[in-house]
Amino acid sequence: MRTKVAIIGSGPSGLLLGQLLTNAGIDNVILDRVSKDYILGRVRAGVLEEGMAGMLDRAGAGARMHKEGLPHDGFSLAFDGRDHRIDLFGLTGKRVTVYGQTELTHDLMDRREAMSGLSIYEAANVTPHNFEGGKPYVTYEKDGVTHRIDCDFIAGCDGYHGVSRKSVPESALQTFERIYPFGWLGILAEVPPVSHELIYANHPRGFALCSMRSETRSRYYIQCALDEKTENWPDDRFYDELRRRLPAEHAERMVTGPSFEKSIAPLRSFVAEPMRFGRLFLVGDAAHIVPPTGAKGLNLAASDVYYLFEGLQEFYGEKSAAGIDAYSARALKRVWRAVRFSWSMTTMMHRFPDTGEFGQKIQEAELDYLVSSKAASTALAENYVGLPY
Ligand code: RFL
Ligand code: PHB
Repeated sequence: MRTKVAIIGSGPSGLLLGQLLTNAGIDNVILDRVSKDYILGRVRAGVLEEGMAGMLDRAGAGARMHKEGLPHDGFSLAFDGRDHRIDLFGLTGKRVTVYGQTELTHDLMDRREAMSGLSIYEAANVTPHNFEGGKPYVTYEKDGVTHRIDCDFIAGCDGYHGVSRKSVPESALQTFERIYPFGWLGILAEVPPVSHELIYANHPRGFALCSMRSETRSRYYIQCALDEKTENWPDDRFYDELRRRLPAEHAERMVTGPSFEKSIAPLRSFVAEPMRFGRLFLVGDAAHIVPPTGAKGLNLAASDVYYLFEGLQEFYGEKSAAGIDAYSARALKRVWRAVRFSWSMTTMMHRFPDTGEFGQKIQEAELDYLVSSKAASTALAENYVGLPY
């Protein structure tokens, strides 16, 4: 088989890139190691920047997001028993949309199917070859048979654990990493959210986040130790701990109910540079990971796709390689700003094992400054709604 762009990974990065290319008449094939249902069973991001929402529209897959997504004009920072609203819209003129990654992935998959785009799921041993030369190809196994796809370019959209980044010679790659000494224990439950806006809480017992997927479905997180097990956290214990970390007005109003998903995610910051090796591009989580505190992971995938798509379109339309040559530097500039923001939100909001009461006081002073200074609130809001592409 031959195609122009072989895309490894059918997560948001791969699906978004695939759709934009298909709409522009540029052939592509998506390969994923797992099944469609498995991908749709993963619960992940929930907050979309305007840039991401615009990309979904551009892909022709934004209709349901406009109908069912919840526009949010602000969020709360809770600390020292109080709640402070950050007026995103008032400070920046922009808002975010709460719409689950699962839904967005579903919409992109439906769109691809409607346009007869080729996706190969449950493809084993997907391997990129010869991307440093002029004739790259990808091999994979399906039902015991090895297949080969020749292509012009390979887009590595296969997440942090994927094969693309690992295929690049180690000497060609520089990596930067910070592993945080805690994780997030998250639940999904069919209960109305405690507040109609998100609450990020700093508390001496640890961070907590009240988010949602709809007006009837809540997504709640609490900071936990890295070696915690979900079995140790029956729902009652989870809600008790969450309530203790929230200002009383929210804790008293919280509606609880059985969770139908519960998982623990470790927190890390990671960047691999550069994001291009010959004819292989790294996109989204394959190149970088941020802790979820700033809600930036999925949104960064969208800006990477923006820069790469522009480059590929220029390559095929205008026969110019300028855009793809600039991809890595353009993407990394925005990536590092989001890495910095996510790190700073994480540092400000979580309990660190080694900083003690002094650390808690410093965080509260920082938060107090943040919510009482318009300049500081604006800087936070500007980063939260998303920096321009
Ligand atoms: P994905 O979604 O990981 O998709 C990669 C795909 O590649 C496939 N794959 C392979 N296919 C073939 N061969 C191989 N060898 C392969 N290895 C892997 C996988 O099966 C998969 O289908 O990466 P992508 O597309 O770059 O998307 C990135 C986002 O998923 C990620 O950044 C966000 O979910 C991060 N994130 C959040 N981002 C936000 O912008 N806002 C949020 O509110 C937010 N909250 C979160 C999050 C991530 C979380 N977790 C669990 C990591 C909350 C959580 C808890
Ligand atoms: C979520 O709803 O899953 C979510 C929201 C905001 C974050 C992280 C995760 O910062």
